[in-house]
Amino acid sequence: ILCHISGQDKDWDTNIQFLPASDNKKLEKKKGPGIVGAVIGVVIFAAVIALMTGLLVWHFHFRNDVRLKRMYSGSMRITNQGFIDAYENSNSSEFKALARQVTSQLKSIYSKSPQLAKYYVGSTVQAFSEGSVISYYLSEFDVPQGQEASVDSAMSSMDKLVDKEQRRVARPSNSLVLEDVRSSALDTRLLSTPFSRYMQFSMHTKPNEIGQIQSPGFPNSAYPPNTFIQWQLRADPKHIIKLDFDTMNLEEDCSNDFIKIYDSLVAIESSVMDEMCGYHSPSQPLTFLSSGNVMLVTMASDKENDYPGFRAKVSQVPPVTCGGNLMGEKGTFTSPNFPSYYPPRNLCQWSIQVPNGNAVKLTFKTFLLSEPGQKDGEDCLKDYVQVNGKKFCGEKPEGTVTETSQTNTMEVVFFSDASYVDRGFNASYEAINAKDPCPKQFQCRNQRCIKTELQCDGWNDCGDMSDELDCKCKPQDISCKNGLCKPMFWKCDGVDDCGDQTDELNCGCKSGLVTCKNNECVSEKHLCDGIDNCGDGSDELNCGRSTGVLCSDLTYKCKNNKCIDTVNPECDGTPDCEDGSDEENCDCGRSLFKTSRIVGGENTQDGEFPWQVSLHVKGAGHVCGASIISPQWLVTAAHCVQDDPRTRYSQPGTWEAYLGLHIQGNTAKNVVKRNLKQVIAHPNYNAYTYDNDIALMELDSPVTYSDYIRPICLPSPQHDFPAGSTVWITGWGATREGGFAAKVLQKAEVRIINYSVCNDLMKAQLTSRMLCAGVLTGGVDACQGDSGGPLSSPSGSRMFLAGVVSWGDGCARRNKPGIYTTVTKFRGWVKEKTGV
Ligand SMILES: *[C@@H]1O[C@H](CO)[C@@H](O)[C@H](O)[C@H]1NC(C)=O
Ligand SMILES: *[C@@H]1O[C@H](CO)[C@@H](O)[C@H](O)[C@H]1NC(C)=O
Ligand SMILES: *[C@@H]1O[C@H](CO)[C@@H](O)[C@H](O)[C@H]1NC(C)=O
Ligand SMILES: [Ca+2]
Repeated sequence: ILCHISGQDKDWDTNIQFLPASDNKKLEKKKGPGIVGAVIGVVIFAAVIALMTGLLVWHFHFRNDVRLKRMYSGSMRITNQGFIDAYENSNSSEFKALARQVTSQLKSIYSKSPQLAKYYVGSTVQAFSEGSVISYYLSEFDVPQGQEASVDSAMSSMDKLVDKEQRRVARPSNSLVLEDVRSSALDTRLLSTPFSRYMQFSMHTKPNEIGQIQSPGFPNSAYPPNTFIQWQLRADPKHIIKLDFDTMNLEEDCSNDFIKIYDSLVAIESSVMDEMCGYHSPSQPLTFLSSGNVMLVTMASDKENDYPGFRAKVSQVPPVTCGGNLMGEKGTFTSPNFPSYYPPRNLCQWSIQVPNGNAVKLTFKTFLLSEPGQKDGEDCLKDYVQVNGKKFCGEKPEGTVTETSQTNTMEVVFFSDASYVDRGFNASYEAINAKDPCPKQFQCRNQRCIKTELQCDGWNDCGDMSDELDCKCKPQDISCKNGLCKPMFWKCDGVDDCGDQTDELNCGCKSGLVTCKNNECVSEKHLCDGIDNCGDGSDELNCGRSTGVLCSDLTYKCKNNKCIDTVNPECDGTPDCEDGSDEENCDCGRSLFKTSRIVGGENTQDGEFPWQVSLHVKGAGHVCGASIISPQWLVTAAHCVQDDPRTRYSQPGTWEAYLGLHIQGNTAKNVVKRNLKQVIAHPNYNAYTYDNDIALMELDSPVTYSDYIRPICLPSPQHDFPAGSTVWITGWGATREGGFAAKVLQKAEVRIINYSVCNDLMKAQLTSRMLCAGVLTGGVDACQGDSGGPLSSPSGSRMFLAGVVSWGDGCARRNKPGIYTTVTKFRGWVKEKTGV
């Protein structure tokens, strides 16, 4: 353990002092990340290995009394000093001399505050940068339990303390003139995690050269556990840093492993630009810009995990320019760096002018300005866009922020504050006739124009609901008491769609009674009383009994043939069966992808649905979808493999399967093409009723799973997919007749519809082997599903194959339910034919 101090109040001049020379072995030197070969251009890459900063060692400093260590990071501007190159090197005597001055002045500042003086331990200067000189430091306090809040609040008003100090008349003439003081408590995760390794790197980029940083071991091995790393990045004065991630693949849980990017050279929380973890698809740009010529990237990991890490290019670019005069009938403009992240501390101003006699209509296509600390619906206190004197912030659905001017000019302001950045906006303006702003269309209250037929159809097309107010509902709709109309298929699904429960009235049983799976009503008192009151055993489920449960159609059967009453116990991470068999064969249903927001459209990210397969008829292209259930087996729809006079769809030789495909026609390196060995349509498939619409396909050879090719979990026969739950359909939009509408794999969120409600809507054409789902979001008449493709149902961190796209409108058009083959009904058949 490194003990750097022994309680006396002492000023340290540089961070070096935190490292007793005798203890070097403890933190053995680690080779830096393999920058070998991969560096593009020549970079000045000073790899200052390990254990440099005080931050690293703070952690090892502990005491046995009840005082708690509190760490603050801060920066301040020194205006009466000029920056010299030697300040970049913390070993230089110039650095040490100025650092000594800074720490002694910090001590003097803290000594003026009664809350701080008592508990102050010491400070270290971490770095300097230009402007005139900005100093970055860490300060440590030993705070008795219960006093943390008072120290935090004293620290947060440190700028005032400094101002007061600066105004003193009898100030020593050689003292530093300070301004722009920021400080905040260090991210507590850094102090609560027992890191066993610390590394620090610094890089000063050169003009026209691209450097690279990456996690240790990338791309050949996983990043190391229990490690804290920071990269201090610098650019020349009057330049900013551009950090461009090409890979970002960490553990999903940010409380364990994370990357944080700061607009600073120390980890000041008030300058944090973003925190990231999980997987970010390379198909979406991930670029950050600093406001000045410095940036800090930190990465922390906890216990051993097997994730590749990250790699990013670093370069210097001229400061962002934005705003200006926009003329003409129409045009578009975006926030800086769109569709990637805008820089912090940015202000842009646009003046739009359209021809005389018109008004300006401005529509935001993408609008992503959300950040922690900014609540929805409150005044925009952080980043915002201002139009017509109104401020907008947060995340808004596509096209729902629209403003119209009174005259032929409009001013638009974009502001980003010091912390947290987002992807920003893409806006378009056009000249409109002020008297008729929505020719032949309906004008929403938010001034958006929508097709007239979208008025009163139960869908919020305006974004502010104004198209769904004061409606007279059509007979096929639910008339909510509050005046809204909703599609009938949302009736009795347990979700309050009206907002006033109208759609959930007269469903199931009266209050005090519970609804059984077979729709019988029994008293609540009969739940879990050991007696089957429902008649199907559904009142005796999920009662926490793991043994001695009578087997029924609704109970899960373990491998040892004993039944348990837990609903959906498979692969939920908890062994429910005595023999643990409910957690066997669980390498399924997971994608590396951490669902991130979609910038425009309903495209999936590459690898988001790795079980999705594209079935091509040789020479004719994509025809149907399918799902991977094992290295050699796919599930699809039986109607995809029925012969017609022209094509022998039932023959394996007709088909080729594309696995890991994201974009049709783009057979990237992740894509695997396979021929088929066998096609097995369900023997009871009925081409008139679409009953038993399921088929299996065997690949000619097994595939190796990858980030882009993985199986989906097959549900047990008892798996419950209740009405009202949200599931996903995916596909390239192929209709039964073939051909595809989209190049990029599409996704749509759908909701499972109450079976009896759907059967009524579909004029009693459903069999018990079908289930219904309706589209929840997405555009009008979007066709996202493919025949044969998966209906993926999230459960915990996995997806289960709830259904196979069958008929009705597999395309999931709004106001038309899609019909899916219920996979649970075929679990035994799948097992019999494939062994899976
Ligand atoms: C600072 O000095 C130490 C010991 O003399 C050396 O190991 C280290 O590489 C130096 N760092 C820099 C940035 O020059
Ligand atoms: C912004 O949206 C317009 C269409 O509204 C599109 O043409 C343009 O390419 C988009 N700009 C960016 C940078 O994505
Ligand atoms: C489905 O709707 C019917 C009424 O149409 C209702 O009786 C039944 O309880 C609903 N089922 C579920 C699971 O909510
Ligand atoms: Ca911000």
